[in-house]
Amino acid sequence: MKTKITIIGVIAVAALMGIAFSACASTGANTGSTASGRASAEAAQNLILNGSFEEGKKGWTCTAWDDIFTLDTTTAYDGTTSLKTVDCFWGANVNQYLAVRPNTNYVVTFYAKVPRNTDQWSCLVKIGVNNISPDKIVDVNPVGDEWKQYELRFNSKDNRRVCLLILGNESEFYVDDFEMHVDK
Ligand SMILES: [Ca+2]
Repeated sequence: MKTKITIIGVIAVAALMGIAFSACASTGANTGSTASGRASAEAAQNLILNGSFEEGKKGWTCTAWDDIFTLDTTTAYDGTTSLKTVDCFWGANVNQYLAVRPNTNYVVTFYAKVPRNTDQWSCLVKIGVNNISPDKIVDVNPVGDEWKQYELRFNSKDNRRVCLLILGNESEFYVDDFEMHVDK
């Protein structure tokens, strides 16, 4: 029985990835910041627009604002606002397109807090490019009241644009302070 549940879980996650990426691919014309400029300036610049949600929804596209995803001011790692997600369904996500230079290493960092988790995963943050790549996914699950930092590294390969996605499960979590930099 446990094996069956695990297999179903894997299928569910795989299905979610596909749906979520499709949603991301079909949305937004946000081309993000320019990928040109000196490497040192690039490394210092946070390539994610409004990564701390202090400017509300600016820069972010969402499939279910005010239903599943809300801006929350009761808790935040940085500033006064974070993104709260409650009982996300398949395909729902918050995303942002980001301009990148091809064949460049990037690092994404963010903070998350999970008051209510699931047996498997509660929050996923991933980079969508052309394929679903498990090594570009951060699985956030430990339940607790503390904000914890997570990190995701990827190479842009031949892409000039990638999509950062925030996905949830039947859980409750907060995320805040997203940053993306060229990875030295
Ligand atoms: Ca914030």
